[in-house]
Amino acid sequence: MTTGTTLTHWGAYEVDSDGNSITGVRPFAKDPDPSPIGDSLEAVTRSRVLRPAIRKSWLEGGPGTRGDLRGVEPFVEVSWETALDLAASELERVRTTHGNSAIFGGSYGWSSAGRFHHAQSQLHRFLAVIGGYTDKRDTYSHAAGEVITPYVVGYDYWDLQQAHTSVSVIAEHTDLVVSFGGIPLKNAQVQNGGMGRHTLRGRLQAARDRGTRFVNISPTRDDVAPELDAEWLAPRPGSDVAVMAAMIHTLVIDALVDEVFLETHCVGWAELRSYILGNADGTPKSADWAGELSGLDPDRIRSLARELTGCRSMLNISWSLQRSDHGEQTWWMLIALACVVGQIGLPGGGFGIGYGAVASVGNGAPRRSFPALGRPANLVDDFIPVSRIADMLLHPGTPFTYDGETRSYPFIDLVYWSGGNPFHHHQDLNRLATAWARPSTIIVNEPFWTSTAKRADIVFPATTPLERRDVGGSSREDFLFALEPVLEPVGESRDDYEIFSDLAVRLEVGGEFTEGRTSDEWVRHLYEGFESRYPDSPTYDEFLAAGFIQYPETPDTVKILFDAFRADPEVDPLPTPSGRIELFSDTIAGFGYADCPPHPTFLEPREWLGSADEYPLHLLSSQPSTRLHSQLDHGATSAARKIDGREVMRMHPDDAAARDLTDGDTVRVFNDRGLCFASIEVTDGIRAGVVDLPTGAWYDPVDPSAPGSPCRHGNPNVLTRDEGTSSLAQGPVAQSCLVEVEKAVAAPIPDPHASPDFIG
Ligand SMILES: Nc1nc2c(c(=O)[nH]1)N[C@H]1C(S)=C(S)[C@@H](COP(=O)(O)OP(=O)(O)OC[C@H]3O[C@@H](n4cnc5c(=O)[nH]c(N)nc54)[C@H](O)[C@@H]3O)O[C@H]1N2
Ligand SMILES: Nc1nc2c(c(=O)[nH]1)N[C@H]1C(S)=C(S)[C@@H](COP(=O)(O)OP(=O)(O)OC[C@H]3O[C@@H](n4cnc5c(=O)[nH]c(N)nc54)[C@H](O)[C@@H]3O)O[C@H]1N2
Ligand SMILES: [Mo]
Repeated sequence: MTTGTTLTHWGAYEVDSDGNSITGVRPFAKDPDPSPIGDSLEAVTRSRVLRPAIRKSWLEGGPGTRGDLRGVEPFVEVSWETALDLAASELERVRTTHGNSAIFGGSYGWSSAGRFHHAQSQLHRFLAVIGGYTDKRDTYSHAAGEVITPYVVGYDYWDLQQAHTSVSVIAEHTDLVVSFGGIPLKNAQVQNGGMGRHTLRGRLQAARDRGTRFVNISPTRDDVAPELDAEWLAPRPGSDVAVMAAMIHTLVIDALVDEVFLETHCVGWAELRSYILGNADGTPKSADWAGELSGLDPDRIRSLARELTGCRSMLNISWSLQRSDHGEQTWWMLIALACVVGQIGLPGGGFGIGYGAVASVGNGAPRRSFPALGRPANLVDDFIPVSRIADMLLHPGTPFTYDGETRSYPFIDLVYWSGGNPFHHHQDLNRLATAWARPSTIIVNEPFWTSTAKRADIVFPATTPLERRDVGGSSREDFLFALEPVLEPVGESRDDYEIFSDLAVRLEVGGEFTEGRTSDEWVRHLYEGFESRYPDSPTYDEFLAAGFIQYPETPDTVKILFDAFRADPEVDPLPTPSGRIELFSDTIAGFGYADCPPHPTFLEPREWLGSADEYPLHLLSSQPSTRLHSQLDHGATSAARKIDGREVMRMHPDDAAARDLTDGDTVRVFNDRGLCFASIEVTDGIRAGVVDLPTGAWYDPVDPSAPGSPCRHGNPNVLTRDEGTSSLAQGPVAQSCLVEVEKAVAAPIPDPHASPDFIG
């Protein structure tokens, strides 16, 4: 038996193994609040891709043969030599025939924790070495927020997040936390890159114990933990910007606006104020107006606005709110409201974006940056906003707007994915399936037979972190871990690094890709780069022996967002054109986008309860509490939450009664775009008219050969809409989605995690 440490995006664990399977898992001893998702690690050896596999028609007929049969046809297992030769010669054909821009290597996805073996970084390095690739910009997490944030505060969101007021400061100073979308502990289980300790629950409890009041403005009650005794206000999804605008309106009418802060630290208040008062459109953005749009009590909107100015208050907003039509406006209006309240830069006052979205926001941890793998410059300058992939594949040459530019979609002949799962993460999967049939070749590196692997032409079996040595940790957290191999590579799987090294040799750039290092030598090399940045670090061998490093506390780890800017905006201006927070942006005005005006504005979502008729329920597809996205959906933690093997959708008792449904029933969830089956939980913890089906149940169509065939397992992305947030960011709009629900027969479903068929 072997025991070793591993790191996941949801924490560190001690793992026991007999070499071929996991026999025990214990959370890292220093973690006060470990995630139960660790119990799913036992599944890491199941549903695996065991050998390289090629789709039948592609193998027989060559690239471009029957792309429509992806996900339908069986695979043929082949030797590594054969698969690598075929992939290398196809990469060579595409780059010489069409140029490197015809290779889409965006490969969005979280892959695994572990810095060297990070699958997407390995792919990007490989594709850069062979001459470049079409890339993607921004994230599914917060594309709209990422693009708007620099126009408002000058910093990009990543830097802004680093500077967030520490939760320990909130615990000490804040009287009132008002959060749009809550502070969901289910999401704070996770941090991209991993963490040593989950600290948020304890710090929020400390705030509550000292007397902090919480208001949860969200369609779901448990977005704030029950022990925090939050007041719950449940608006219609997509109406939050109206509620924020109405709070500003109340403060204007009651003369509670912080005119000094607006004068000294902001630009554009005159324009925003005029909009709020309805000077141009004749509609004052009053609490009565917002009450109609949101379903909230206008008196409570007014009184809550006044409370914000009467005590030390912190406003927070979830990332989810901007994953919707005109999502850019949500973060911008929240910042505007905080400016009007005037507490930005004071201890425990102002605003935050994404407390609870991931573990690191406001964690006040000492931070160190670990060297990146690095790669040569990408010689292709084509890119897409991350979630425009189906548009790109369907409409090459068509123009699109993005962040003030007009570009056009490149022609793509080869897609290479490593470390992501588009047939989990993309909206409108039936549309993606049509687009996915277009390229001549799709190559996927995957440990598991995911819905994306099943839709590839060439599948390379990849190892997981449990099968390799690595170093891991997030640059936003205070631990670095040595990941130890505890399992033999499952089947014939190889590390992504080996796969790309072998392809690079075939393309005659082996030396450029590997720089002559084995993977263990690379891990040591990267660690030594870290050690030279931080000379108090242990040597590599000492680090391996200890298993982890915890970074020492420094005086500046506890933070107050924009305290220096507040103290003197002349000495510490923001990096915006004006040096101030921009409530009106001349730059955005210059773009002239009707769907992204130059000041924060409530724009009616294209799909929401305010205009529902045929499909009367608003579908939220939030992050799953029981897994990370689609990862280890076949593990124990995820399986335990399902009913009859299907993902569980929450529904209000009134909506259930109207459809003659009871707890545990199987339902059909549908709209014009698609249909999935799900099981329901009937609960008064969700707003009437709203249902919530978490993401990540593996997409599993009843009949993959029939376009639009229902997903029997409960993947919400057969229902969501594939459109950009606005002309500015073109971010995903998963949360703007209407559906209808009806009772279905609870027939047993086949294993959604089964391998595909093989022949030969
Ligand atoms: N409807 C709806 N859809 C959404 C969202 C939503 O709110 N609603 N949220 C969106 C968001 S915010 C995100 S971030 C995305 C997440 O989407 P993804 O990041 O694509 O989801 P994951 O399931 O984490 O996919 C990672 C894949 O990498 C594979 N992998 C793990 N380790 C390795 C490795 O070492 N090598 C290789 N080659 N592969 C590996 C895993 O098996 C898995 O298939 O989903 C988005 N989709
Ligand atoms: N356990 C777990 N944690 C995760 C992840 C995971 O897969 N599993 N994924 C991680 C990733 S990649 C990301 S990007 C973050 C995402 O973090 P978020 O974007 O914050 O996550 P969500 O769960 O989509 O949304 C949080 C809550 O917002 C509420 N909400 C949705 N729409 C609206 C609205 O219109 N108005 C209001 N007021 N509230 C609304 C929902 O009730 C939902 O529970 O989570 C991370 N954390
Ligand atoms: Mo995300």
